[in-house]
Order: sequence, then C-alpha cells, then structure tokens
Amino acid sequence: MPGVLQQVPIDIIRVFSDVWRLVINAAPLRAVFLEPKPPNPHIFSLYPLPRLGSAILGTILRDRGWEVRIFVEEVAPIDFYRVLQADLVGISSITPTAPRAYVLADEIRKAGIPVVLGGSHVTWLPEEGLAHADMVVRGEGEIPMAVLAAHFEGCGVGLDQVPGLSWRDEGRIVHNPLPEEPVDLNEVPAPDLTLIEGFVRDGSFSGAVIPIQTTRGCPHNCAFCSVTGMFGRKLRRRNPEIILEELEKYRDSGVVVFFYDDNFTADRAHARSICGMILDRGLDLKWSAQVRLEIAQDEELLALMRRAGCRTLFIGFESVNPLALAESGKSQSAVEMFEAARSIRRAGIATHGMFILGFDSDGAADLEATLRFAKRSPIATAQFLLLTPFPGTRLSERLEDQGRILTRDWDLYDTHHVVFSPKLLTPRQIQKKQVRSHWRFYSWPRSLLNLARLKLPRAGIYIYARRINAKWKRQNRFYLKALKAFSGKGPFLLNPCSGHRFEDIRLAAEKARERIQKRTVCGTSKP
Ligand code: B12
Repeated sequence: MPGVLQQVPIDIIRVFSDVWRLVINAAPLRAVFLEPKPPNPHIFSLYPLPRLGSAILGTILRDRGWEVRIFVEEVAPIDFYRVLQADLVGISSITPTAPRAYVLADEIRKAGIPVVLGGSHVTWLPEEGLAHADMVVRGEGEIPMAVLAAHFEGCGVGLDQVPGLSWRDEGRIVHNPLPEEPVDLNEVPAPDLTLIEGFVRDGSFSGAVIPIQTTRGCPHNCAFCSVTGMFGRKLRRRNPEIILEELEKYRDSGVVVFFYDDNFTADRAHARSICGMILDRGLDLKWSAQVRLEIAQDEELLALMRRAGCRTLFIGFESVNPLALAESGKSQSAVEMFEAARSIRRAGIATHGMFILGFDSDGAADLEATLRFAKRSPIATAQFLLLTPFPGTRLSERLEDQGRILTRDWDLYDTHHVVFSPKLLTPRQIQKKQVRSHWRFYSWPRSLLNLARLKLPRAGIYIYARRINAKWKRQNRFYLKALKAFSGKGPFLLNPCSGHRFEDIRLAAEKARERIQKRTVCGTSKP
C-alpha cells in the first residue's frame, strides 16, 4: 500500500511482528467483525447481502495471520462466545444500523474488549462513535486497518500513527489525518467471503448473491449521496484480470453476482473489457449492477452485457418531476427515462427503478405522476425511497441550516421514514404516499399478471414486496398513528404549529403503545 509506506514502514513492521510472535510463540490474534442488522425490513431482505467492508478488512487481517470471523446479522446471528474471545472487534455501520452498532459496542466494551467502529456513518460523526467505542476509523478502512493491526501485534506502532483514526489520548479526542493517498484497489485482497458466518452453506455458495466491486468513487456529486464524501469523485478501477480471478472462484457455482459499484459503466471501456473477458473465459454467470440511465443509449454495450450474463440493472430514476430532477442534479427527462427502460428491456435485461420522494418541489401530484410513470414504464421492480439527509451529504447540511431536520433517531434514517420537514407536504402525507406507492406498484393484479406471464421469479419478488410492506406497517403502527396526531388528525392533540418536533411523535407513539398495552392487559382490547 504505497500511501502507508510513506508514513509507516509497514512491511518492515510486519516481518518484525511475525518474527517476534514466532519467538514468543504467541497464539494468533483474534478479530471479529460485525455488520449489525437494520431495524426494519426492506425489499432486499430477501437476499441477505453483506457490504464488502468487513470482508475486505477481515481478509487483510487473516493474511497477517489473525484468526478472523465475520458476523453479518442479516445472514446469521452473532455468536457472542466468539466475540468475547476476540482481541479486537470491528463494527461496520451505516446510518440506520448505527444505533444497533452502538448497543453492541457498549456491551462488548463492557467485557473489556477493544472496539473499533468504521463505515459511512461514523466517518462523519466520529465523536458520536467514540461515545461507544475505543476507536473510530474515518473513510476507507484498508490502510488504517493494516496499521492498527501492527499496533495490536505489539510492534511499537502507536495509535497516533494510524491514518484516519479517531481515538482518545488520555481522555482527549484526537483525529489523525487521513491517509495521504486513497487505497490502490489493485493492492486490496479479494474479500474471502467464507469468513462470513453462514454465507457458505454445506461448503457451497450456491444460491448466494456474491458481492464484487470493480470500481470505487463516483464523478457525480448528488446532493443526497454519501459515496463521494467517502470514496472520492475520482473513479478508481480494479484491473480486469484481478476481477476475473475473483469471478473464476464462482465458475459453475450457481451464484448470482452483484457488482457493488455505484456505476458499473462509469468507464465503459472498463466495463466492456470485464464483459469481454467473462465471455472469452466461458464463465457462465448471471449478474446485476447499478448503472446510470445514459448507458441505455449504448445498445452495443447493453447487448455485450447481456451476453456476459447481465440480468438486472439498478437505476436511480429519482422522479419524473423536472424540478426535483434539477434539485438532485440529474439532467434527464421522463421521456428519456421511459426510453432507457425500454431499450434495456429490448436487450433482454430487467430494470430495477429507484425513485426518491420528498424533494422541495414535490407536491402530491408530482409523487402521483412518479408512481404512474413507474407502473406504466417497462420497469420490472421498483423502490420508492424517502429523501434522507444522511450525515456528510450536502442535503444534510442544507436542511440542518434551514432547521428542517425533524429527528436524529438514526434507526429511522433508512429511507422508509420521513425524518425532515418536506416543503410542500406534511410528514404524514409524504409517508403515506411512500407506503401507498409500494402497495400500488406491487398490487395483486400486477403480481398475478407476472404469474400469468410465467415470470415466476418476478412474481415471487412482488409477493415478497407485499409481505414486507405489510410487515413494515405492522412494525410501524405506533409511528404511523403518532404521525397522524402530529398532523393534527389523530387523538393525541399535538399542535403542529406549536413548534412540536419529531421527538414528540416518538413520545406520542410510546404513550400510545403503553396505553394500548395496558388496555390489552385488562382484557378490554384485542392484542
Ligand atoms: C451494496 C449496497 C447495499 C446492499 C447491501 C447493504 C448492506 N448489507 O448494508 C443493499 C442493496 C441491500 C443496500 C441497501 C441499503 N442501502 Co446501500 N449501499 C450499497 C453500496 C452500493 C455498496 C456497499 C459496499 O460494500 N461498498 C464497498 C465497501 C468496500 O465499502 P464499505 O462497506 O463502506 O467499507 C469501507 C469503509 O466504509 C470502511 N469500513 C466499513 N466498515 C468498517 C468497519 C471497520 C471496523 C473499519 C475500521 C472500517 C470499516 O472501510 C471499508 C473499506 O474501505 C453502498 C455505496 C458504496 N459505494 O459503498 C450503498 C450504501 C452503503 N447504502 C446506503 C443506503 C442509504 C442504503 C439503504 C438505507 C437505502 C437503500 N438505498 O435502499 C438500504 C439499507 C440497508 C441496510 N443494511 O440497512 C448508503 C448509506 C449511507 C449512510 N450514511 O448510511 C450508501 C453509502 C449509498 C449512498 N448512496 O449513500 N445497500
């Protein structure tokens, strides 16, 4: 890792550390990584997908001789016996999973085990993370983790030498500078997914969705996205040879690959050479990827992608409201969006459309128009997400300045709860619209139509989406009731003009829950 070599002679430290551990005949150090589960179900719960962070960092430590185990809660439950035997516990968090990450960190720290937090939430709020953990890694974790490992291996590396680390030095919080250079992706080991508990079943990956990254960074800078802040605007590519080596591991294994790039075709030549190599080597793989709309104009590349195994493309359409599109920094029209979905379907690839509700220019009619578009266009599956001001984004800064953030209950930051004050609608109106959009997109007639057309996997997704929607509504019964009260329409008599903020909604929801539970105990109401 060239960036590190300029700051710490890592290779020398590593050799020294290996020899030292041999001399003292030390047992290997043990690390456990945790990826906490989100508080609410979402459409992807059908396919438990780990993020790559823990797997990559775990592989780096394993290559240094550590014993590593990774628990991704959506894949398998955490084995706390293993956790309590660890010399270091790393916890990966995004905003909606931060509260659970903190609960886990508090408990593990109580047992005297050092905890380091990382990921796209604590990167922006390291002080918050340090209230629960010993250390926080900001930004990319590869370089910091390698140096931190050397620290734990006892070879004289101080915490002050770990780039990107936030930590406490005699009670004072210190934020070490970030690595001088972003990590060279060709130096990062391919993540060993067998380190993830429960990901391999009976020695096989069959049926799993395999995450692979071919690029990092995004040249665009959408106001609501935290990727550029984390990974930079410069696109970094992995050498196609290395990617193919990774793909070869899954030859004939019946897996589906999901390319985790923010835009798989950001560099079309790169995407083309990966597809070409998949075909040249006769790899019979099925895969999906996230792309931007423009790719649909390149029919040749679409056809090549299809031949190389592409089955679904995930596209951020965001909205059909031109003002909302301008707000999100996307220059695309509804006609172009429709045409794009049609070209992709013509190429034999399905489109998963991602829409965002809640831009400042979004009125009820705009949200309705977006839903209608989604239903009429050749989009196979869709998600309607609420605009969410994730820490570290321009959107979050703007709404904060305007005093429009309603809550910092991070578990509500899952794009399925309204967490800020929309401009043209009430929180309840927009929340209702989001829930209804899913019901109407995944309606029974549309589900049955897929069944009738023998599109069985798609029909399965529709039925699953309906179940998830129903589960979400059940789990959020009190939240929805309180939201109603907040809008002056429910029995709780909260006056929305009296400066009540979102915390009141939570409080009202809690009270309602207690009241209903009491009634249930007395037998006056059904549970
Ligand atoms: C794949 C993916 C998914 C998958 C799998 C998700 C999962 N298991 O969480 C699916 C499609 C299900 C999904 C869903 C969602 N996602 Co998503 N997703 C991604 C994506 C595209 C790739 C993740 C990845 O593996 N990246 C590559 C690896 C290498 O990065 P990494 O895991 O962050 O790890 C690096 C650092 O963060 C750090 N690090 C990470 N963990 C740790 C731990 C330690 C101890 C240390 C030291 C360092 C460290 O070091 C790592 C190596 O450099 C990212 C965008 C992106 N480019 O990262 C969005 C992203 C993570 N998703 C995001 C969001 C908002 C969501 C959703 C809430 C909404 C949605 N879009 O549907 C849901 C919620 C899911 C959930 N778990 O609650 C946001 C998170 C923002 C935030 N602040 O929380 C991101 C960043 C996208 C964005 N546009 O901003 N997602």
